[in-house]
Amino acid sequence: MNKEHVKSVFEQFEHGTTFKYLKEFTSGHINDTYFIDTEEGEKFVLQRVNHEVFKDVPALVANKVRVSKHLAAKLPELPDAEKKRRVLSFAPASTGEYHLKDDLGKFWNLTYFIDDSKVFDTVTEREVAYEGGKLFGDFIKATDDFDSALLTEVLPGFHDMKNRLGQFEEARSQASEERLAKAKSCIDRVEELREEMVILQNLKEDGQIPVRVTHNDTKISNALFDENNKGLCVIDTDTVMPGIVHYDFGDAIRTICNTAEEDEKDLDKVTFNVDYYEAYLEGFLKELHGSLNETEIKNLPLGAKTIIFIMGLRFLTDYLAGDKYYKTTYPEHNLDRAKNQLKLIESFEAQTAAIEKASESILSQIG
Ligand code: GN1
Ligand code: MG
Repeated sequence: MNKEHVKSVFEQFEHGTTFKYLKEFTSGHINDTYFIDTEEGEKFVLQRVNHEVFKDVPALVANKVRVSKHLAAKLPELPDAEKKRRVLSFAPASTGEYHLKDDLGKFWNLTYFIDDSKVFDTVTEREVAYEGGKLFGDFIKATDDFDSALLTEVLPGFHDMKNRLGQFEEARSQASEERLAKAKSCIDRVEELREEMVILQNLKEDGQIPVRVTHNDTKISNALFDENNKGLCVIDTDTVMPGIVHYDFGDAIRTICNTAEEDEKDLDKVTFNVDYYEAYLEGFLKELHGSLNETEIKNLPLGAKTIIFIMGLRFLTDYLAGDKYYKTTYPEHNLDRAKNQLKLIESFEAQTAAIEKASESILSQIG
């Protein structure tokens, strides 16, 4: 997007600073995100929310702001500067609202950038997995007393497996012969796994797994760490919605335990790291153990498998539909992402016994 336009959007927010420089962050799959530096040294993240995907951007921004205020109120003892490193803080637009609709009809919001922090796209140290577990576990714990019904479901059916399988069927019925042929092995895997992959949803619908506030995009790159690799802040709260604990557990495991990035084409590099699984589980349960019921705890491994699957399914569906949803940088990008996630499941399955053993060992230490 035109830099002058982005600058003019920034100037329509209340931050009391003067624009100096901007650059785009290109890692997001849906929205456009810009880093902004100012003459005063304060830094910001300006985000354009894709309103083709998110139909109600004001509600999305309101969700994020509400959850941030709730989290910040949990840290009364921290000085403001430190609080702003642990919880996202938003600057209002000159209208007084936290979202801004520009003259092109596009929607924006502005947060303060958290300086001196690190992001991991893949994990290479056990400690990062453990700290990630603590950070995301704390997010669920700290929102335990927030009524999830107050949040707008900005993407209805986001992690609803039956919905996603329906979208897959639809895309498959419309797909070109060429795409169907290229995706055949992935489609066959979906068929093999689909029955098991709705178990958690059924437990949710039966009321055996409670609905909580969940982040819904807990890939490890949505966690900030400090210089000592201690978890600092959970970012990208666009999809904070009512959900079940397994969504957040699973999405973090999907990225932390993958020895490669989610679009790595060389599938030999894609394996599931059980050691990091154990470390993440330990950190996560240290924060959360007393808050979860037995069914939730017992099904955490299935949560990991289910979320890896749903992501593979969504990438595959988008490939079959002609790459309409996710940003892609080459023709078979979505297919490669789908193959990658399904390979991760294969590696997960091959190590089921070790994963169960790791879970038992952590539970016996914490429980
Ligand atoms: C999308 O745009 P980004 O990277 O924050 C997607 C997530 C997927 C993720 C895969 C709204 O998130 O569900 O897990 O890509 N977000 C939406 O990396 O669909
Ligand atoms: Mg996101």
